[in-house]
Amino acid sequence: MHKPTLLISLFAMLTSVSGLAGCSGEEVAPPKEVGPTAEEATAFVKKANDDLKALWVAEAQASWEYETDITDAHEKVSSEKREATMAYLTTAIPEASKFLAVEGLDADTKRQLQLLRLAGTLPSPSDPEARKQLAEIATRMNGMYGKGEYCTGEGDKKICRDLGQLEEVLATDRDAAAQLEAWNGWHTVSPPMREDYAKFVELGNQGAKEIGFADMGELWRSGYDMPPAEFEADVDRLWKQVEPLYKDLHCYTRKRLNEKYGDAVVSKTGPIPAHLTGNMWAQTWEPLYPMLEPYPNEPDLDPGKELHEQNWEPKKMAQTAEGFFVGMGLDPLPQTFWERSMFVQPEGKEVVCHASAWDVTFNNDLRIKMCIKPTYDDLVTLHHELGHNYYYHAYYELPVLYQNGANDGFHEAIGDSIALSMTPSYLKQIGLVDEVSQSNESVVNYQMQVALSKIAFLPFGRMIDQWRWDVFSGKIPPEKYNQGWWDLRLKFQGIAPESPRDESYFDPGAKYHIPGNTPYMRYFLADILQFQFYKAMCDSSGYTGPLNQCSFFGSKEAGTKLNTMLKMGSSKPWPDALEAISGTRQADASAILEYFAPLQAYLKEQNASEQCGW
Ligand code: X8Z
Ligand code: ZN
Repeated sequence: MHKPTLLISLFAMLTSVSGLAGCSGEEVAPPKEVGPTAEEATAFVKKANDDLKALWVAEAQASWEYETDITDAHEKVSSEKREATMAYLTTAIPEASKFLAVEGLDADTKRQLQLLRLAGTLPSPSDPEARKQLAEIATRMNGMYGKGEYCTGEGDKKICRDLGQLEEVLATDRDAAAQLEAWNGWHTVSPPMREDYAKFVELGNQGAKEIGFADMGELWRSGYDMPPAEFEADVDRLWKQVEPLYKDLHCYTRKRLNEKYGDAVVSKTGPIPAHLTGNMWAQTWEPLYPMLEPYPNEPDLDPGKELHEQNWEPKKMAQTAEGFFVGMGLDPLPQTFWERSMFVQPEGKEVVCHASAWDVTFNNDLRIKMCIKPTYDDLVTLHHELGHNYYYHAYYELPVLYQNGANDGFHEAIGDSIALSMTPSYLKQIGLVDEVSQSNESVVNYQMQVALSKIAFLPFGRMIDQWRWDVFSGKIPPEKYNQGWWDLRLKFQGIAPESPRDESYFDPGAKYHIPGNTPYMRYFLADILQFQFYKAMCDSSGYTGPLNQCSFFGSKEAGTKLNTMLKMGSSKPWPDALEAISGTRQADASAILEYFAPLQAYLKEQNASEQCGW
């Protein structure tokens, strides 16, 4: 097992150098405190970068092994590597905090010390037993999710379905009973995580307190170059900007669902049932498109059908996504990407299928791990994942403490901002739609498709970490985990379960990022930021038409703009990075609202006689 190099405390050596004692009875000046110097701080940062690189590489290698082959042996190694990083940070973070008090630090040293304080999303207690337990729980929950399946029947008739198969039912079968069964089935996977999760929160909070944060939520909210309270206010500001558009879409969707399923299944005025949106978490609603299509007589816009019929191979899908980046003048992916990635669900192994992008050695060892199917959704996800890879590629020569997005929302937004350029005209170019019309009706149809992904997602992206922040702060105690979850689902999404879900369930655990401990507000931010990036790249490509029809495919100017920002990594506060690409310093929803203006007008017209809201 990799052993972390322990930091030798410079403070132990440097504190209190006493003055020479006089011998003639005269007053002796009290010993003068001599703290560490700015040079020592810089040396500390350099060493921390080296140490962390070794630890993170070992951790990433072990978790790659584990997530692509879930076995007890891999779980053990993965957990040990995680623990080693935790142990290191337990000592390094307090040291970083002390160095931050030194006067005369240069800007880079100061920023890296600040970033070190925030490194990692799971702070651990310094007690070795507690730390080991926390690492084990974290690793185990990830595996429980990855291995999750729902079985029915007995003996020879036993059939088990994994998440991918259950998702397929929701996406393709519009029969309400079949959808409910798939939804209920997947939600049997998470109750066994409940106890682990409560312990995980307790130990993680203990770790957060030890490094000077009120709880884990405060640590997470501190990663945005502003005080945590200001970040909360900013999130609220953004949510208020987009909430009316979400409500318009909710209202329209509910009406159509009510027409299809009747009052007994979908009320005309209440929340939308959680199992009917075509997605396990009701986070995006694309499968409802045929039911919601505004103008059915316009040319068919279904790239998924073509992908399926032309039987696109996973590699071809990945190459197509790469082609977009290369067309903008960015580098091709390294050969090792094609050799080391996991593109399909392997036979005879359990894996974590949830898509992810990696730089295993923090040195351009780019990979993705995904169970690719020939669907449009997966083609978009491939752009998303490659967005991460291109970020990694742009900054891999920076110190590891800077090998990050300007903030985590930036990282999530890159690939999506590229995928927004997959307009009907672009899809025609790559052979995924036959015929393109520029009519207003067609534009609204296309907007509806995009909205079912981007607008439907907003309240979901907003609520997940509201739940976790409240759990971490104790506002939602363990005995109210499920109630707290559904209260927020109702408040933000206007979604409710088909029947009451008491505390024998643990529905948050049925969403990857909860057992995987991935902070989620990043996706909410990304949903908004990606339109800012997209607009900026459209502008640099010289495009002047309506925002929603812009594709900057092939624009080297847009590529250069993007890469300028990517190369900065997290070396500067995020407003600097935003300015580098867009000329503005504020996260703002006006680009997403501008983009969807035609659809919003259509929705308002359609909802005129409805009683919207829930
Ligand atoms: O988890 C992801 C990516 C990997 S970072 C596939 N996403 C969120 C989700 O699936 O819930 C992308 C959109 C939101
Ligand atoms: Zn992502």
